[in-house]
Amino acid sequence: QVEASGTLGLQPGSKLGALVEEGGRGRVLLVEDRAASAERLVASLSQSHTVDLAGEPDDALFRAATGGYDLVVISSALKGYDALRICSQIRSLERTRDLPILLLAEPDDRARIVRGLDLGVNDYLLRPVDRDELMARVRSQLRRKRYADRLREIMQASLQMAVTDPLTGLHNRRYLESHLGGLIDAAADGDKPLSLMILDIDHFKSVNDTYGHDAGDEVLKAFAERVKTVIRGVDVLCRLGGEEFIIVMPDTSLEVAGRVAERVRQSVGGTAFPIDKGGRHIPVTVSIGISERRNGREADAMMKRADRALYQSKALGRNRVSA
Ligand code: GH3
Ligand code: MG
Ligand code: MG
Ligand code: MG
Repeated sequence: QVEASGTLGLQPGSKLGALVEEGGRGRVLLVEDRAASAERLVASLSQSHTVDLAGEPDDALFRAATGGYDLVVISSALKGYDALRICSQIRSLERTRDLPILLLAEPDDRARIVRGLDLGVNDYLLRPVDRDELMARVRSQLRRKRYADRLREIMQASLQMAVTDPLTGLHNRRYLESHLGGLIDAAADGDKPLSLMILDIDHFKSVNDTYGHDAGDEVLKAFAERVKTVIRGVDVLCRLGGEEFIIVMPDTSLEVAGRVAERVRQSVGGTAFPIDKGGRHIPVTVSIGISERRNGREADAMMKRADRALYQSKALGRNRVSA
């Protein structure tokens, strides 16, 4: 097992290395319709793993897709079924694309082994099955899968981090930039309205100047939570940076957006925001600019119009909504 982690180029003792070296029971789906062989295989595999037997190959694909397995072990010589077809179906289904497959092959059927490997079978084993070899090949596939799963998790977590604002936990500007175009396109395709609002906390600099930057941070966090309670689940709330936020509202006309913005403004204005652990609270107001989708793909233009409207709200004395 040390050898295996060496192959993957992992530092000994690293988190990934430890994961790869760890043994652990796997969930194995065995596809074998010959009862005597199935019984022997289940007896061996179940010593170290949890095994389900698909003795009727009809539902092997369905079970592979829904059973949460780590590995499929499949006989190449199923009666009346093309095992390789099942393998290629497993490979082509989204849910099972990365599910490892170990083929139990007949020694005189090299052509099928080659075709299986080309179809995406991960490894094979010649009959008669040697128990130690079976267990070693299963372990090797399970290690590979754990490693791949872990890598995928790490990748997803860093992608998530790249589009998340660490202070508030909201989406950040990068998220908005990669999603606004798509939301506008979807609205245009469905001939639906879409509106957005840009929010900017009033005189926020004086919050920092008066109470300190940490207090300012507390206000930003509580502000984000407050705004969340006023909008719908489909609305996309992002922190653009500083004390500026944006809400993209699918299926929302300018008129409705104006009412939502007014609700947000009043909710913020009516809230006392905590600034420290001592229980001190301060009032805050917010200025808002709204805009609605017009024609085609115009993310930048919509942002500009909302920005201009926000500027107007500021110029007119703050704590108000403009379109
Ligand atoms: P206005 O009503 O015109 O919007 O006035 P303002 O003071 O809110 O606007 P200005 O743009 O002059 O100041 C924004 C302030 O927000 C300045 C900056 O120190 C503060 N700020 C930006 N990001 C953060 C942050 O992450 N935490 C804290 N505490 N303050 C921040
Ligand atoms: Mg600002
Ligand atoms: Mg400003
Ligand atoms: Mg401000």
